[in-house]
Amino acid sequence: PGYKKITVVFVLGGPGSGKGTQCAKIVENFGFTHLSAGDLLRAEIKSGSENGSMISSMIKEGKIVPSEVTVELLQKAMLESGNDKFLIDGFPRNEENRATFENVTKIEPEFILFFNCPEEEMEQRLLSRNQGRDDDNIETIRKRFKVFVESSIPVVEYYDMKGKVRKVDALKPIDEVFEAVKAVFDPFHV
Ligand code: UP5
Ligand code: MG
Repeated sequence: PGYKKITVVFVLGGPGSGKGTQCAKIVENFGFTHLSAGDLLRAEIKSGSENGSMISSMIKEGKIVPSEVTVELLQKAMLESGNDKFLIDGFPRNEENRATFENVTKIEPEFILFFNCPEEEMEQRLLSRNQGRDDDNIETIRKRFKVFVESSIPVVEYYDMKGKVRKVDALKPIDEVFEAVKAVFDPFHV
């Protein structure tokens, strides 16, 4: 009693599908807090934490960081935000991520927003992003695509079986993608 319900939406899609771009627009319109698991891991590297060098080498290889590290960062960020509505971007990336988050937080996602985009388009976007990310080189990009197909798509399929996936065509221009996203979030208008 007295606990406010926490709303979590997992935002998934391949590397460069536009998760971060669309999350920024959702935040402006629907009052969610945006938590990018990748951004939290990159901040952890910068902070000089004990785990920093391990995280850094995993990101350079496109590998998935151990769940307990990521889940702890997400939990901490959720608590610190003071909000009760979260977009969790780029997580869970494999079955172990999903199970660990559920077991530790006891939170079931409201739905999964999934950005569907062809690899050729994602590759072009990542190669022209120029934000100095260590993983935006063609070698690492190919590894990220492989991990996405082998480990992350099964998570999307798991939630699809539960009727929780809202799939959006991410190949369109940013504003057109957002029109489709808005339709998914309309029940959450504040
Ligand atoms: N762009 C965006 N939308 C566009 C559109 N509709 N049309 C044309 N251009 C568009 O967009 C990418 C680029 O495309 C930008 O230049 C943008 O302007 C343009 P962005 O919104 O950044 O796409 P996003 O899907 O967020 O791409 P990102 O590279 O962040 O996705 P990843 O999933 O690869 O990266 P993330 O940061 O989530 O993870 C990085 C690594 O961290 C992982 O590979 C893994 O090693 C590690 N990680 C974990 O281990 N565990 C986790 O839980 C999370 C990450
Ligand atoms: Mg991103």
